[in-house]
Amino acid sequence: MKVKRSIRTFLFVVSTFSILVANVHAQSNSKGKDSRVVVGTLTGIDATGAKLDVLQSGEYLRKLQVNAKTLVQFVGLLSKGEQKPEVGMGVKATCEKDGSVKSIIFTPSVGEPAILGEERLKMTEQELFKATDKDASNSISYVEFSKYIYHSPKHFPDLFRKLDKDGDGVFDAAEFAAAPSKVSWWQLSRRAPDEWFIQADENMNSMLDLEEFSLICTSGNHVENHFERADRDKSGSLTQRETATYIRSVTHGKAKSKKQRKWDEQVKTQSSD
Ligand SMILES: [Ca+2]
Ligand SMILES: [Ca+2]
Ligand SMILES: [Ca+2]
Repeated sequence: MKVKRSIRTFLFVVSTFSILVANVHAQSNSKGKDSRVVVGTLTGIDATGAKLDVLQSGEYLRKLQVNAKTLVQFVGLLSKGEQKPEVGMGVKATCEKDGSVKSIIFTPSVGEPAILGEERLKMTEQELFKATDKDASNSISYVEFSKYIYHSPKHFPDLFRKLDKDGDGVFDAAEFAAAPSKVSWWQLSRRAPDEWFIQADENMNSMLDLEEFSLICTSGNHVENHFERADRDKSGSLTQRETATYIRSVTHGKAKSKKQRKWDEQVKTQSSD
């Protein structure tokens, strides 16, 4: 008994430690006033176009310098000829400690996210395309996709760049077809939570371990974090119920951080017309 308990304590310590490591890692990447990845909004640009002020996650004002070696890309912007940085644009940059920029992506100003109603979970891909194409242009712009399907100033610039094969700044129907499957709420809404559970439970012991869970949770190096969060009773495995609660939190956007909830509330009040 004693041995068992100490093993359990050891496992607990190890898993607590790995959560901490994961958090520290996430922090240093794009959060904090000294992070090397800067995600935010362009709030100022000098006459030479080399000095940029970027408001990072609405919190820190970052002073960045672009130089001749900087890789500059414009993603999701229409007019190919005269692309230039403008105040209000989204920015994702990787920079050195001194603020000199290695690479930077400028994206259109998205504004507040305004996720489609719960009916989005039952839509076909074609219906989602139609519901998102608010200006009926028969294409999905960067702004339309970010606003209604996937709001991620950090991850979406790279995803959009990859999926916009012809680089014209919008998704046509064929390009769009590959996009929803990259979005976790969409992917998980394609099946009932219990079906997901049964499919993932490979050894059929009515529990999901971390490896089995990774079939459901595809967020790369964050899988462990998600697993820990989903494992409400901290038993080290997920019951069918815990799994269903987790899936619902992704598809319905529940169980968010305080900050995210506050944000959602603001969005709701602003778009209640
Ligand atoms: Ca459109
Ligand atoms: Ca395109
Ligand atoms: Ca299992």
